[in-house]
Amino acid sequence: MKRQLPLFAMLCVVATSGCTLPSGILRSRWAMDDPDYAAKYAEGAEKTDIRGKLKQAVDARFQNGSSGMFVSGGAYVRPDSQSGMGAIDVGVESYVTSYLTTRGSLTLFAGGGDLFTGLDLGMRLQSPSRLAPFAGAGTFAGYAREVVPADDDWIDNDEDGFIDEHGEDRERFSGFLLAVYPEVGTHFWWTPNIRLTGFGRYLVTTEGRDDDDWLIGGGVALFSK
Ligand SMILES: [Ca+2]
Ligand SMILES: [Ca+2]
Repeated sequence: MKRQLPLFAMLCVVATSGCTLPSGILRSRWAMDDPDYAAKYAEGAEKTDIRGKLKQAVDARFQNGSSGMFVSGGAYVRPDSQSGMGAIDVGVESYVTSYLTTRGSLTLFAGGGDLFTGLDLGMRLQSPSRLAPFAGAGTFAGYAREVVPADDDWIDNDEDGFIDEHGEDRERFSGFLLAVYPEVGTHFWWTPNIRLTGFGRYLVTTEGRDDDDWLIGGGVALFSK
């Protein structure tokens, strides 16, 4: 499910946007739906101007100042890792310049047998182009809770009117997780507003160096200015 969620979200966005192919994929002026791009390339490059055609086909500098929401998810690549090792993010990302973004998200992170809820913050440096390789760094801070028996503490923990009934339990804090990571990946602008992303992150966590590993994932984002 962790791998499927971003894909599902992507399909929903793509379906509701009414397109089945990346916008303008058969033309060199691909982002004429964006007013800034449309103004810049109102007069398209001549048929023989290959360089000009290429430039307008890759240009995504108009994203400067845009911001949006994203959903992403990833999983550890290690084949022998414990089941459910991975992360799901829902967050916001902003183009500070055409080539630099900042992002923050709420994240569910499964690792070391615990499920952590936390915040993920990061920055990415990319090429200001339709297909855009990027490199970045981020940090995650989260905490985990666990369910433990509570049938001998003289408290009605679940507030059902019975104290210490058979099977009564409670949640308690069970740990912090801090992680920092460098990441590399690639964006592709499906339309001037919808961006797909694939990434690999090398997570260094407080779980210990044995748990450091690559998290490979992908996501979809919807931007506007
Ligand atoms: Ca009770
Ligand atoms: Ca109790």
